[in-house]
Parts: sequence; C-alpha cells; structure tokens
Amino acid sequence: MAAAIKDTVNNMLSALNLGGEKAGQDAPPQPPSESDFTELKQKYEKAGQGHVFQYWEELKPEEKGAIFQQLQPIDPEHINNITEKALNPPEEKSEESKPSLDQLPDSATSSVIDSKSGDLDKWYESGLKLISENQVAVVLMAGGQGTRLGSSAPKGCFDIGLPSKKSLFQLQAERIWKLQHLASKTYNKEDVSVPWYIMTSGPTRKPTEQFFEENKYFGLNRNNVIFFEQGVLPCISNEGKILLENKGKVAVAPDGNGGIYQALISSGVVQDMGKRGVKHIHAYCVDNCLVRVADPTFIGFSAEKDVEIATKVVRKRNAKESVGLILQKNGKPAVVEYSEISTELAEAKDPKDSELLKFRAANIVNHYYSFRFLESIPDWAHKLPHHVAKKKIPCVNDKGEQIKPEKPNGIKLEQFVFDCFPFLPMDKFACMEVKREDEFSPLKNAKGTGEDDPDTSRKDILLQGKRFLEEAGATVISEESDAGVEVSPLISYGGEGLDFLKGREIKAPAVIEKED
Ligand code: UD2
Repeated sequence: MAAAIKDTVNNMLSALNLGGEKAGQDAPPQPPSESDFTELKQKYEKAGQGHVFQYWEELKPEEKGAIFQQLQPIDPEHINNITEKALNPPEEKSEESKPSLDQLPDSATSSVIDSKSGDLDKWYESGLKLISENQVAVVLMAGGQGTRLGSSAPKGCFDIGLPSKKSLFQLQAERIWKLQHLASKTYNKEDVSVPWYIMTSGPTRKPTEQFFEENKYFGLNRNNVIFFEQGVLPCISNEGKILLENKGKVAVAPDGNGGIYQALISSGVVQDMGKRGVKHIHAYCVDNCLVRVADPTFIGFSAEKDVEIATKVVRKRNAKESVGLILQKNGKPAVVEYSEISTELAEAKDPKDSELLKFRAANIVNHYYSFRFLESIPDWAHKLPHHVAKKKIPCVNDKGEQIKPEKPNGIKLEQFVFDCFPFLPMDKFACMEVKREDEFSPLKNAKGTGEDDPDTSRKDILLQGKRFLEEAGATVISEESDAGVEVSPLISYGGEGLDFLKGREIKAPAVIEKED
C-alpha cells in the first residue's frame, strides 16, 4: 500500500511541481504533436477547463510549445478537487464537528523565559555539538513575493538601513558562518558545515541566485548553499476556471510555503541531506532580521525531546497581530492562521488570567524538523490542505482582452508550512517560547508603516547589540533612546565572545565588526 501511495504522490509531485522558468532553461519550447495536443485538450475539456485552449490557433509555434509545457503537468481534475475542497473546507460544514480548541499542554511547551539557565546551557552545548558533527542543516523559505513591503526584489536582499548596510541574506549567512566556527573551535573539529537549502519560487529564483553570486555567497562555501524551487499552482477565477495571464500563458502563483514539502522531495534536497548525514533541520522565515539561524539551543532542546517537529513562538502582541496561533485542535498540535481566525477566538481571554489572551502562542515560522520526519513526506504530502487567498489577478477575458482587475477576480491556492503539525501525536511535537525582543522582528510592511517595517527591524537589531555590549560589561552612551550598536554576526552569534569590550565606553550608533 505504502509503495502505491508513494508512486501516486511522486506522480503528483512531478505533475504539480510546475516550476517557473528554471534557471538556465533557454531553448524555445517546441509545439506538441497533433496527437499529444488532442489528448491534452480532451483531458481539459473533460474537466470543464477546455477554455485554456481557446486562443490556440492565434499562437505562434513557440507560444504553443510554452503553454503546452505549462498545461501538460497539471491534472485539471485534481485542480478542480483542491479548489472545491479549499472553497468548502470539510470541518466547517456541521456544528457538532466544530473542532475543540485548547492551549497546548504544558508537556509540549517550554519557555526560554522561565527555563533554568542550566537547561539552556545544556541544550546550547548539545546543539553546538550536533553542528560540529555535521548533523544540522538549515532550510530557508524565501519564495514569498513580499508584496506588502512594496519591493520587487526578494525580501532577503532588502537593506533595512543598518550602519553596515547588510541585507537580511547577509546577516543570516554570517550567523551560519559564525556557528560553523564556534562549533569547530569548541569541539575541535575540522570542516564543520551547516548546509543552507534556500527555497525560492518562480519570481524569486533568478534574482536570489544572482544576489548570492554577486556577494560571493557572503564567505560561505558555495557547495553548502543549495537553491531549490517550490511548485506553482494555476490561479482560479471566482467561477472555478483556470485563468490565463495572456493568450499563451496560464496565470500561476507559488503554491505557498507549504509547497516546501513537495519541493524538498522533488528537488532532491532530502536525498542530499541523507547523503550528508543530516539528522536535524531548522527551517525559518526570511524576513525576521533577528532569526537565530540553526539556533544550537533550539536544536539541542528538540533533539533531547526527540520530537519530529518543534516550533518557536513569542507572546502575541495583541489580538489583532497578523500571526498564526499555535494551539491544540482535537488533541493534536495545530496552527490557526491570522487570515482564518475568528475575532471571538483571537480575543478570547485566559480563564486563569483575564489580562492574558487565551491563545497567545504566536507562530513565527521558525520550525525544527527531524530528518526522519522529512523522509516521511511522500506518505502524507497529498493530505496537506490548500487555503484560498482572494486576489486581483491580471488575466485575459473571454473576448481576448488583457485586464487588470480593480477588485479580487479570482483565488490563489496555497499550502501552509504548519499544516502538517496535526499529523503528529502531541508527544512528537514541542514548542519553545522565546523573547520577542531577542528573536522576532519581521519585515512585513513598507517604510513608514511604524510596525514590522524596515525602521523597526533596524531598531531591534541595534537595541539587541546594545544589550549584548551591556551584558559583556561595556557602557553604551546614546543620545536617542533607540540608538544602539550593530554587532556583526562574525564577531558574535548571540552575544557571546564580547569580553574584549568589558569596561569600554561605546558611543551609539556604532558598529562592532573587529575584535580590537
Ligand atoms: C507567516 C505565517 C504566520 C506568522 C507570520 C509571522 C505561514 C503560512 N504564516 O505569515 O503564521 O508566523 O508569518 O511573520 O507561515 N513563503 C515561501 N513561499 C510562498 C509563500 C511564503 O517561501 O509561496 C515564505 C516567505 O518567503 C516567508 C515565509 O514563507 O519566508 C512566510 O511568508 P509570508 O511572510 O508571506 O507569511 P505571512 O507574513 O503571511
């Protein structure tokens, strides 16, 4: 049975992994043979999606080849099914099957805030040891298009205005570099490497790879920085029809950060991790400037608990914050996304303390996976649900006119990375609460928004550096309250190794990038 499922899933994986323009693919696609065309057209007509061929006769040979190449891997019946399921999710149907929602049990949670320092040190050391044994890898989700930020470049390239002008990608690369050196020195190991698998989407792949090339991989060994591409899904009209971006192109969009699972398998990343002996994986969100990439404490904590998945959370800022909520749903770990939560649930108060929100464990897209869990993806990837995002999708209408809609004219289907959590029993899942000021400052909005924007990112990095220096015994003199110090990750990963500054006076704003 499992083999059959595996085959089905693998066939679907290749079918749904439509991919965008793969880097380096340049030969113009050839038009299909008459029989191949007729066969595909009949498959689409049978699924009620035959309209995608309505402009076929007007297309040039290479345009016919291009749209045929897009349409062939899609299974239109499957698209109809996931659209139907996404528009009418099963569990909402009846009152009695309303899911029971509770906070996570204490057994599944831990908190850096009130953990004994002995535990934190123990987890840090064991995590760093696993890194020194090349058992740890990092997966970066960087396929999002950052529309709210208002920049067309991939978010990781964004310059948040630090004195050093470092981008988010550079900060993350340097944290990996520093960890490799800390692990190598602490455990006296040569050639310590933390492979960094970067998931891109059609729109972000080329600019991301170019940015790394131009910056010489920020000092990392390029053999340990592997790019892979998530799949895309067709955009669907409000009437359930596949939309055409133009007469010769299906309108497609990245399949959500939950597309990571199919992509990890179909791109060969899980296979590569296996070859390298990787056992522990940290996966995270590109836009969090404070992210502790491959955090040894988190890795050590998760490995000690021997869980399949662990997730970091921060205390939710307020009921309206745009974050998913980690909770227990019908006894299983789950996340309710901010775009799908009811006001009643978001504002519910803790029965033990009415000052606190009942559901306050905010998801920050910061997950640990065991390698064995990633190996099991083909057994369950097909069960991951799709969510609906109502969007304004530029397309061609039935009269062949190109339109840019003023209001949502269709839906994008996307999968969410945390939707596999409910596949686990609670004892195979763990949650670690961390301090927002130390570990979470997402870059979501354009400059000047005042919240989760470039200025708040820069301020949070500089104030963290100031805290690092004060903890090391230095004095930071700053006129403005939010002036701080940028401490290069090459000097310190998380505040360690700054004793050389003890007793020193540092005038903010400043950059610490040398140990002198
Ligand atoms: C995400 C979380 C939300 C909360 C919030 C905090 C999900 C589904 N939602 O919401 O619960 O934690 O972040 O900041 O995780 N991405 C891809 N491919 C895609 C779409 C997104 O790689 O097709 C990446 C994106 O590059 C980013 C991460 O996933 O690294 C989160 O994406 P987002 O910022 O669009 O998610 P957001 O803020 O709606």
